[in-house]
Amino acid sequence: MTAADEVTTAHPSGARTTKLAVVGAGAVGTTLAYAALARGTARSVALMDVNKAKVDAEVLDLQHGQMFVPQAEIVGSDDVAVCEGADVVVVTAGAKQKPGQTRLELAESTVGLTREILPALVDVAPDAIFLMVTNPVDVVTYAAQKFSGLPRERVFGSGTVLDTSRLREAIAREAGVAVGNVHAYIAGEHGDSEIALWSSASIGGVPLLEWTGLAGRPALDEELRTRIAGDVVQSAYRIIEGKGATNYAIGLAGTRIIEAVLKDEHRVLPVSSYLDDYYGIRDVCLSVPALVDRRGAAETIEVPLSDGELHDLRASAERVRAIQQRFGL
Ligand code: 6V0
Repeated sequence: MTAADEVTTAHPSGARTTKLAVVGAGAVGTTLAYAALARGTARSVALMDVNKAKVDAEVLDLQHGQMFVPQAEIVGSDDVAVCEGADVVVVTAGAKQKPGQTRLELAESTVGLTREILPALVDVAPDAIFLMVTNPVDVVTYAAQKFSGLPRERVFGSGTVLDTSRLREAIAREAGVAVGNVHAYIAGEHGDSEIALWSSASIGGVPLLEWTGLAGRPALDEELRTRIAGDVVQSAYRIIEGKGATNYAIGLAGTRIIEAVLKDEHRVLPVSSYLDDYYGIRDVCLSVPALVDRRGAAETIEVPLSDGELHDLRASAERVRAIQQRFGL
C-alpha cells in the first residue's frame, strides 16, 4: 500500500485519492515533485508556474517516468486552477539566493509574491494544508498565514527540517552510526541564527553530551560540535556557490513533511509554525519541534533547553520579528 492509498479525499468518482499541488517549477519544486512521485506520496501531483514553457516541459519529463513509479497522475499549468482541490499546497515560487546572499535578503520580493498568490491558492484549494518553502521561510510563513486568512496551524513552513537532516547526517558520519539512530534538532530561524539543540540530542539512546565515541571514532566534544553546527549553517552557501541551488535534500525533506500530513502521522518535525508563548516567545513563525499531522502543525513540543540555547532561540526570534516588522506584517 502506498501513501496515496491510505487517505481519502473527495473525488468526483468517489475513488480514494490524494492531491499534492506544487507552486513553482524551479529547482526545488520539480525535485520535490520528482521525490513525491518516486515515493508515491500522492495519487495526483499538480505543478504550477508562471513560466508556461518551463512547467509544460517539466511535466512532460515527469510523465515519461510514470512507468517506473507508483501509479500517479501528473499535470501542470501556468493557471492556478490546476491546484484545485489539493490536499496539500507546497509553495516554492519566487526568488532564490544568489551566491553570498542571505535568505533574509530575499524577503523584499518573496513577501510581495506571497501576498499576491496566497488568496488565489486558498480560493481553489480552500481545504488544503499549506507548506511554505520559499525563503526567508519563517517570514514568508508568517506572511502566508496573514494573507491566507486560514487558521494558523494549516499554514506552516519547512523551517529547519532540512537543517536538522544536515545536522543528523554530520553527527552520524562522525559518530559512525546510522542517521536513524541520531536524534537532534536545529531550531530557530532557517538561516544564519539557527541553533543546534545539543542539550536534548541523543545517539542510540545515549545523551549526545555523554557520548564518548565508538572505537576509533572521536567523542563529540565541544570543538567538534561547534564545527558541525557551523558547517550546517554554511552548507547552503557552499552548495549554491557550487551549483546555483539546493534541491535534492529539500525535495526529500518537503516530501517527508507532506507525507506526515497526508498520512496523519503525528510526526515530530522542526517545522516553522506560529509560536504563542514558547518559552515566552510569541507572535513569530519559527522552527521548534512540532507535531505534524492532518491538521497541519497544530502543537509545539517544549524541548528542554539549556540557558544558552534559550538565549540564542530568543535572539533568533528577535531577528526574524525585525524583518516581519520591516514589511509591516
Ligand atoms: P528557482 O529555480 O528560481 O524557481 C522558482 C520558480 O518560481 C521559477 O520557476 C519561477 O518561474 C517561479 N515563480 C515565480 N513567481 C511565480 C508565481 N507568482 N507563481 C508561480 N511560480 C512562480 O528557485 P528554487 O526552486 O531554487 O528556489 C525556490 C525557493 O525555495 C527560493 O526562495 C529558495 O530560497 C527556497 N528554498 C528554500 C529551502 C528551505 O529549506 N526552505 C531550501 C532551498 C531553497
